[in-house]
Amino acid sequence: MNSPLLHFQVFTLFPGMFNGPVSESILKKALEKNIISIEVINFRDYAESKHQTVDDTPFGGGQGMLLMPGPVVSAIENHTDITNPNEEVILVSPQGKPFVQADAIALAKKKKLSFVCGHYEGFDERIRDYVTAEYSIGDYVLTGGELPAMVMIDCIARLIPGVIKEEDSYIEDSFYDGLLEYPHYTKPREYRGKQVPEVLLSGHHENIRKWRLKESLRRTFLRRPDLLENKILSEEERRLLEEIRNEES
Ligand code: 4G3
Repeated sequence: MNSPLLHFQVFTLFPGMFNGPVSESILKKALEKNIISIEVINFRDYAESKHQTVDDTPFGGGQGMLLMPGPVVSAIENHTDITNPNEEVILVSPQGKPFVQADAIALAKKKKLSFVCGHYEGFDERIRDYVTAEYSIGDYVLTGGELPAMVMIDCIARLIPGVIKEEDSYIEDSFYDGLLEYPHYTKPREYRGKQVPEVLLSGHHENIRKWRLKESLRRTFLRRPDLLENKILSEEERRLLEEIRNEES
Protein backbone atom coordinates (compact mmCIF):
# COMPACT_ATOMS: atom_id res chain seq x y z
CA MET A 1 0.00 0.00 0.00
CA ASN A 2 1.15 3.57 -0.75
CA SER A 3 2.27 5.70 2.21
CA PRO A 4 0.56 9.07 2.87
CA LEU A 5 2.00 12.13 1.14
CA LEU A 6 1.42 14.20 4.28
CA HIS A 7 1.08 13.13 7.91
CA PHE A 8 -0.76 15.46 10.28
CA GLN A 9 -0.34 15.34 14.04
CA VAL A 10 -2.49 17.22 16.50
CA PHE A 11 -1.55 17.73 20.14
CA THR A 12 -4.59 18.43 22.31
CA LEU A 13 -6.31 17.89 25.65
CA PHE A 14 -9.54 17.15 23.73
CA PRO A 15 -8.80 14.43 21.15
CA GLY A 16 -12.52 13.74 20.68
CA MET A 17 -12.96 17.11 18.97
CA PHE A 18 -11.32 15.69 15.83
CA ASN A 19 -13.68 12.72 15.42
CA GLY A 20 -16.30 14.67 13.44
CA PRO A 21 -14.25 16.54 10.83
CA VAL A 22 -12.01 13.59 9.91
CA SER A 23 -14.90 11.13 9.52
CA GLU A 24 -16.90 13.17 7.00
CA SER A 25 -16.70 14.03 3.35
CA ILE A 26 -13.47 14.96 1.59
CA LEU A 27 -11.05 14.53 4.50
CA LYS A 28 -12.54 11.11 5.22
CA LYS A 29 -12.04 10.03 1.59
CA ALA A 30 -8.45 11.34 1.57
CA LEU A 31 -7.74 9.33 4.74
CA GLU A 32 -9.37 6.21 3.28
CA LYS A 33 -7.33 6.61 0.09
CA ASN A 34 -4.25 6.93 2.33
CA ILE A 35 -3.24 10.24 0.68
CA ILE A 36 -3.03 11.87 4.11
CA SER A 37 -3.01 10.55 7.67
CA ILE A 38 -4.01 12.20 10.94
CA GLU A 39 -2.79 11.27 14.42
CA VAL A 40 -4.21 12.86 17.55
CA ILE A 41 -2.00 12.96 20.64
CA ASN A 42 -3.32 13.74 24.14
CA PHE A 43 -1.12 15.95 26.37
CA ARG A 44 -2.66 14.05 29.31
CA ASP A 45 -0.68 10.94 28.29
CA TYR A 46 2.51 12.95 28.98
CA ALA A 47 1.47 14.27 32.40
CA GLU A 48 4.20 13.89 35.00
CA SER A 49 2.29 13.83 38.28
CA LYS A 50 0.28 10.95 39.70
CA HIS A 51 -2.87 13.01 39.27
CA GLN A 52 -2.16 13.56 35.56
CA THR A 53 -2.11 17.34 36.01
CA VAL A 54 -1.44 19.22 32.78
CA ASP A 55 -2.50 22.76 33.68
CA ASP A 56 -2.04 25.27 36.48
CA THR A 57 -2.56 28.93 37.48
CA PRO A 58 -0.20 31.63 36.13
CA PHE A 59 2.69 32.87 38.30
CA GLY A 60 2.07 36.53 39.19
CA GLY A 61 -1.65 35.94 39.37
CA GLY A 62 -4.36 36.52 36.85
CA GLN A 63 -7.24 34.82 35.10
CA GLY A 64 -7.50 31.20 34.07
CA MET A 65 -5.18 28.27 33.64
CA LEU A 66 -2.10 27.59 31.54
CA LEU A 67 -0.83 24.33 30.06
CA MET A 68 2.30 23.31 31.97
CA PRO A 69 5.51 23.09 29.92
CA GLY A 70 6.41 19.49 30.97
CA PRO A 71 3.55 17.54 29.35
CA VAL A 72 3.51 19.83 26.28
CA VAL A 73 7.26 19.53 25.60
CA SER A 74 7.34 15.77 26.35
CA ALA A 75 4.46 15.15 23.93
CA ILE A 76 6.07 17.28 21.21
CA GLU A 77 9.57 15.78 21.66
CA ASN A 78 8.20 12.24 21.49
CA HIS A 79 6.47 12.80 18.16
CA THR A 80 8.47 15.41 16.22
CA ASP A 81 11.95 16.19 14.90
CA ILE A 82 12.29 19.96 14.48
CA THR A 83 15.69 19.54 12.81
CA ASN A 84 13.95 17.80 9.86
CA PRO A 85 13.25 20.34 7.09
CA ASN A 86 10.28 18.24 5.89
CA GLU A 87 8.51 18.85 9.23
CA GLU A 88 6.81 21.86 10.75
CA VAL A 89 5.58 22.12 14.35
CA ILE A 90 2.92 24.79 14.54
CA LEU A 91 1.74 26.50 17.69
CA VAL A 92 -1.89 27.54 17.26
CA SER A 93 -2.64 30.85 18.96
CA PRO A 94 -4.23 34.27 18.46
CA GLN A 95 -0.70 35.76 18.68
CA GLY A 96 0.52 33.82 15.64
CA LYS A 97 1.17 35.00 12.09
CA PRO A 98 -2.16 35.30 10.26
CA PHE A 99 -2.63 32.07 8.25
CA VAL A 100 -3.24 32.80 4.55
CA GLN A 101 -3.54 30.70 1.37
CA ALA A 102 0.17 31.20 0.57
CA ASP A 103 1.04 29.54 3.92
CA ALA A 104 -1.22 26.60 3.07
CA ILE A 105 0.52 26.21 -0.33
CA ALA A 106 3.98 26.22 1.33
CA LEU A 107 2.95 23.83 4.13
CA ALA A 108 1.32 21.39 1.66
CA LYS A 109 4.86 20.67 0.36
CA LYS A 110 5.98 19.26 3.75
CA LYS A 111 5.91 15.59 4.81
CA LYS A 112 4.73 16.02 8.40
CA LEU A 113 2.80 18.85 10.07
CA SER A 114 2.12 19.04 13.79
CA PHE A 115 -0.40 21.37 15.42
CA VAL A 116 -0.07 22.21 19.10
CA CYS A 117 -3.48 23.23 20.47
CA GLY A 118 -3.88 25.09 23.74
CA HIS A 119 -6.94 25.79 25.80
CA TYR A 120 -7.67 28.26 28.59
CA GLU A 121 -5.26 31.21 28.38
CA GLY A 122 -2.70 29.25 26.37
CA PHE A 123 0.78 27.91 27.07
CA ASP A 124 3.73 28.44 29.37
CA GLU A 125 6.20 30.62 27.40
CA ARG A 126 9.00 28.05 27.80
CA ILE A 127 7.56 25.69 25.13
CA ARG A 128 8.57 28.09 22.32
CA ASP A 129 11.93 26.43 21.53
CA TYR A 130 10.09 23.21 20.64
CA VAL A 131 7.93 24.63 17.83
CA THR A 132 8.96 25.97 14.41
CA ALA A 133 6.05 28.33 13.65
CA GLU A 134 3.03 30.04 15.21
CA TYR A 135 -0.21 30.71 13.29
CA SER A 136 -3.57 32.35 13.98
CA ILE A 137 -6.60 31.85 11.72
CA GLY A 138 -7.94 35.33 12.44
CA ASP A 139 -8.31 38.14 14.95
CA TYR A 140 -10.69 36.47 17.37
CA VAL A 141 -10.33 34.29 20.45
CA LEU A 142 -11.79 30.77 20.67
CA THR A 143 -11.99 28.35 23.60
CA GLY A 144 -9.14 26.30 22.13
CA GLY A 145 -6.76 25.84 19.22
CA GLU A 146 -8.54 22.71 17.93
CA LEU A 147 -10.95 24.44 15.54
CA PRO A 148 -8.16 26.60 14.04
CA ALA A 149 -6.01 23.45 13.65
CA MET A 150 -8.87 21.76 11.79
CA VAL A 151 -9.32 24.81 9.57
CA MET A 152 -5.62 24.77 8.65
CA ILE A 153 -5.56 20.97 8.13
CA ASP A 154 -8.60 21.18 5.83
CA CYS A 155 -7.08 24.08 3.88
CA ILE A 156 -3.71 22.28 3.44
CA ALA A 157 -5.17 18.80 2.79
CA ARG A 158 -7.25 19.92 -0.21
CA LEU A 159 -4.04 21.11 -1.91
CA ILE A 160 -2.52 17.60 -1.83
CA PRO A 161 -2.79 15.88 -5.24
CA GLY A 162 -5.72 13.44 -5.31
CA VAL A 163 -7.64 14.92 -2.36
CA ILE A 164 -10.05 16.86 -4.56
CA LYS A 165 -11.11 16.09 -8.12
CA GLU A 166 -8.75 17.56 -10.72
CA GLU A 167 -11.57 19.53 -12.40
CA ASP A 168 -12.52 21.24 -9.11
CA SER A 169 -8.85 22.04 -8.66
CA TYR A 170 -7.82 24.88 -6.40
CA ILE A 171 -6.00 26.62 -9.27
CA GLU A 172 -9.06 28.77 -10.00
CA ASP A 173 -10.06 29.42 -6.37
CA SER A 174 -10.51 32.75 -4.71
CA PHE A 175 -7.13 33.87 -3.43
CA TYR A 176 -5.18 31.64 -5.78
CA ASP A 177 -4.36 34.60 -7.98
CA GLY A 178 -5.20 37.16 -5.31
CA LEU A 179 -8.71 37.98 -6.58
CA LEU A 180 -12.16 37.01 -5.31
CA GLU A 181 -14.11 34.58 -7.48
CA TYR A 182 -16.49 35.76 -10.19
CA PRO A 183 -20.26 35.00 -9.84
CA HIS A 184 -21.36 31.47 -10.76
CA TYR A 185 -24.66 30.27 -12.28
CA THR A 186 -26.28 26.90 -12.99
CA LYS A 187 -29.75 25.83 -14.22
CA PRO A 188 -32.37 27.22 -14.55
CA ARG A 189 -31.61 30.05 -16.99
CA GLU A 190 -34.22 32.19 -15.26
CA TYR A 191 -34.92 32.01 -11.52
CA ARG A 192 -37.63 34.27 -10.01
CA GLY A 193 -37.13 36.75 -12.81
CA LYS A 194 -33.32 36.76 -12.46
CA GLN A 195 -31.53 35.87 -15.70
CA VAL A 196 -28.18 34.16 -16.13
CA PRO A 197 -25.88 36.75 -17.78
CA GLU A 198 -26.20 36.38 -21.57
CA VAL A 199 -22.45 36.08 -22.17
CA LEU A 200 -22.32 32.80 -20.17
CA LEU A 201 -24.86 31.25 -22.57
CA SER A 202 -23.06 32.50 -25.69
CA GLY A 203 -20.43 29.78 -25.96
CA HIS A 204 -17.91 32.53 -26.79
CA HIS A 205 -14.99 31.42 -24.65
CA GLU A 206 -12.91 34.60 -24.96
CA ASN A 207 -15.85 36.83 -23.99
CA ILE A 208 -16.65 34.52 -21.06
CA ARG A 209 -13.03 34.66 -19.85
CA LYS A 210 -13.01 38.45 -20.06
CA TRP A 211 -16.39 38.77 -18.28
CA ARG A 212 -15.26 36.49 -15.46
CA LEU A 213 -11.98 38.35 -15.02
CA LYS A 214 -13.81 41.68 -14.93
CA GLU A 215 -16.40 40.45 -12.39
CA SER A 216 -13.58 39.00 -10.24
CA LEU A 217 -11.91 42.40 -10.32
CA ARG A 218 -15.25 44.15 -9.56
CA ARG A 219 -15.94 41.92 -6.53
CA THR A 220 -12.43 42.45 -5.24
CA PHE A 221 -12.63 46.23 -5.81
CA LEU A 222 -15.97 46.49 -3.99
CA ARG A 223 -15.45 44.00 -1.15
CA ARG A 224 -11.69 43.60 -0.62
CA PRO A 225 -9.85 46.62 -2.05
CA ASP A 226 -6.95 45.73 0.29
CA LEU A 227 -6.21 42.69 -1.94
CA LEU A 228 -5.65 44.98 -4.95
CA GLU A 229 -3.06 47.17 -3.18
CA ASN A 230 -0.38 44.42 -3.22
CA LYS A 231 -1.33 42.80 -6.52
CA ILE A 232 0.65 43.33 -9.72
CA LEU A 233 -2.01 43.85 -12.42
CA SER A 234 -1.64 42.90 -16.08
CA GLU A 235 -2.36 45.51 -18.78
CA GLU A 236 -5.78 43.90 -19.36
CA GLU A 237 -6.57 43.89 -15.62
CA ARG A 238 -5.64 47.57 -15.29
CA ARG A 239 -7.93 48.46 -18.22
CA LEU A 240 -10.84 46.44 -16.81
CA LEU A 241 -10.34 47.97 -13.35
CA GLU A 242 -10.48 51.44 -14.89
CA GLU A 243 -13.84 50.54 -16.54
CA ILE A 244 -15.09 49.23 -13.18
CA ARG A 245 -14.07 52.45 -11.36
CA ASN A 246 -16.12 54.48 -13.89
CA GLU A 247 -19.10 52.09 -13.70
CA GLU A 248 -19.16 52.01 -9.89
CA SER A 249 -18.77 55.75 -9.25
C1 4G3 B 1 -3.10 29.98 22.97
C2 4G3 B 1 -6.16 30.23 18.29
C3 4G3 B 1 -4.24 29.28 22.62
C4 4G3 B 1 -3.20 31.24 23.52
C5 4G3 B 1 -6.35 29.71 19.58
C6 4G3 B 1 -5.59 31.07 23.39
C7 4G3 B 1 -8.09 31.59 18.58
C8 4G3 B 1 -7.05 31.16 17.79
C9 4G3 B 1 -5.50 29.82 22.84
C10 4G3 B 1 -4.45 31.78 23.73
C11 4G3 B 1 -7.41 30.19 20.33
C12 4G3 B 1 -6.87 31.73 16.41
C13 4G3 B 1 -6.72 29.05 22.45
N1 4G3 B 1 -8.26 31.12 19.81
N2 4G3 B 1 -7.38 32.93 16.17
N3 4G3 B 1 -7.65 29.83 21.64
O1 4G3 B 1 -6.25 31.08 15.57
O2 4G3 B 1 -4.55 33.03 24.25
